[in-house]
Amino acid sequence: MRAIGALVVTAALVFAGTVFNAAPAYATDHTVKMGSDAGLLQFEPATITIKSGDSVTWVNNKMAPHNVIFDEAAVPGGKAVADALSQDQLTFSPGESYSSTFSDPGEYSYFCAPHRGAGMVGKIIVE
Ligand SMILES: [Cu+2]
Repeated sequence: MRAIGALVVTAALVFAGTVFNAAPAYATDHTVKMGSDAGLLQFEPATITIKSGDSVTWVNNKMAPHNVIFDEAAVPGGKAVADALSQDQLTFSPGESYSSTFSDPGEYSYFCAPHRGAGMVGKIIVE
């Protein structure tokens, strides 16, 4: 009886290990704040590295309005991809958010239209 109990525990551990190892294959959502906690016109973090299939959620934080415009000259796939990823609607209230999902590996540069001149730019690196 004791031997069977040990077998069951072993099987449970092997199963748990399999589930744990498979976890990184699932898509992850990454959060980028629009407007830093310190009240600066920045995306925070300004640069993030993600995996193919992951999404990014931009959350309005401070110094609104903000939006997220991808530069067609600075994304893999050009204008069609930039248009699909861009979130041109301005966010005004804290907590307003939107998400985009990334598939092709490469570097994606974007900016906030109202604050581009102030240096509010960001980059998503998809591995
Ligand atoms: Cu902005």
